[in-house]
Amino acid sequence: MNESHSCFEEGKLKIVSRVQGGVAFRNGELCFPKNFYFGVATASYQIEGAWNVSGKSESIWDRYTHEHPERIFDHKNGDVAADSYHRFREDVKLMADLGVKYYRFSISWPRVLPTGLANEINEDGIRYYRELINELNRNKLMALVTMYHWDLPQSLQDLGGWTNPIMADYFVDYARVLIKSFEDMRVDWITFNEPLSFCQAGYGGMDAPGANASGFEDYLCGHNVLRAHGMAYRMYKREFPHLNGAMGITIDMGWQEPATTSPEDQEAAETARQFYFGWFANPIFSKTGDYPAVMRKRVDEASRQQRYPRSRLPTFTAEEVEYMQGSADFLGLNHYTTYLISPKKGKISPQPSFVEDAGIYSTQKEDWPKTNSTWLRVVPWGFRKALNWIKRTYENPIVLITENGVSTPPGLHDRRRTAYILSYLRALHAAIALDGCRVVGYTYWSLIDNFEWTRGFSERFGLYEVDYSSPNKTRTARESVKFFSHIAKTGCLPTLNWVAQFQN
Ligand code: PNW
Repeated sequence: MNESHSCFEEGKLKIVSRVQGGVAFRNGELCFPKNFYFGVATASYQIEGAWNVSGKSESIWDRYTHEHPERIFDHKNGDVAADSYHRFREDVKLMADLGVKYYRFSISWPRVLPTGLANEINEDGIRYYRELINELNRNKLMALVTMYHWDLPQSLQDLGGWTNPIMADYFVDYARVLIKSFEDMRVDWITFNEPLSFCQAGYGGMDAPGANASGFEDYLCGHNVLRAHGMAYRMYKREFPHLNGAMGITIDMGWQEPATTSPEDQEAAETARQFYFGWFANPIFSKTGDYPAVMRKRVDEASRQQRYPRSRLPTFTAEEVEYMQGSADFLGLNHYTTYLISPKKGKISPQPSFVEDAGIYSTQKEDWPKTNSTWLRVVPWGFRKALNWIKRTYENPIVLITENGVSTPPGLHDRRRTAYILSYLRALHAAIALDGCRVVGYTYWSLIDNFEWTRGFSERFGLYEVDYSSPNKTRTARESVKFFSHIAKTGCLPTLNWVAQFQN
């Protein structure tokens, strides 16, 4: 496999492909292609703190954690978190030490637009992110910026949030403010982080805003987020062609493996992939510009049986199909774990729900290694399968791994993180070198410990530990830092001998 694809060039994520030397062994180590880059990720609500500082308004996560501490595992919130709003220079230093090439962070919408709308720009919000990007660029790090990582202004939720179609226009206004504010800087963009998570868990379940209206609000959310993404992408290309930057979307995919080799299980697994991933990927990355056919069919049919006069899954106009189709320069992929899928037996339930519509039953195998997160078991081969499925299903798009990582118990000895990263990167290497998947970068989640949504601070994904009880929110390198920085600096996966050296 000679071909390789780089997306980062001259400090920007440039989506180009060209032939070059290729992946290889160097000194017994497996190496990634020359222009394959490593980065780390965080998100605003999870690390910034400063929840009501200098003009920032309330987000849905502020409201939710304040009003319902009982719904958060440790009853905590992100009011202060790792205080990265005040400590971002320290964080940039950690990244420079790590030797990564880029930082994926997100912008807090209510910090930039306190009313949620573009009538009033909070200058301190813009100043903060400009200083952060400057600090990154000074340290030769690139900025990969997520516009929306779940902290919606509460004022917009009061209008119905993502269930309201007007949100697509408001999002475009917000996106334009961001792009203009950093026009003179090196930035590449991700519109949304994991629409599946915030639509299904936030509007269909009990993450903020906790609408818990599955089968309705999750679909409305998805519909408007897809429209918002497509519109923002077209606006970016139309109004800012001179910037020549890249814009994509991050979609999460756990690998869905058939529970057995039976045709029923295989069909159910494919249906699950279409519902959980195709829901957002198909309108953007397939030629149809529309929801997956199996999703259309199943939700329409269930809606009919439940005697609704119309499908609970909305329909796109021809114009919407046109602007969504192909509206991304890369596919951002978050991948953590794998599930076993079989069909859910029995009649369609009278109570609408996304999982009922998909008609699947999902488990994990007991002997897959556990981690500190109940949902996350270590199954590296699922990563390779997911990448190959994406390659097959969407004609080998350019993929950027925007999150992959694992939680460990508190403390600095995190052999399990090292083992997880090594096994997943080997799977990724095989997907690139042996299978020809066009993956251009890998982002570890996360740089530092952070507020893990409804799991509070109980799950730690950081390469660096945060001591929340210390006044300075002290960051300390875990053992895996040495390991990951070797990879980031050399582009190669160390041999087991090398790993053993510092783990004893
Ligand atoms: C992602 N699951 O969320 C988010 O993008 C991050 O904000 C989060 O901190 C990170 O993964 C670690 O959890 C997910 O249950 C949350 O499968 C849960 C799942 C997947 C992704």
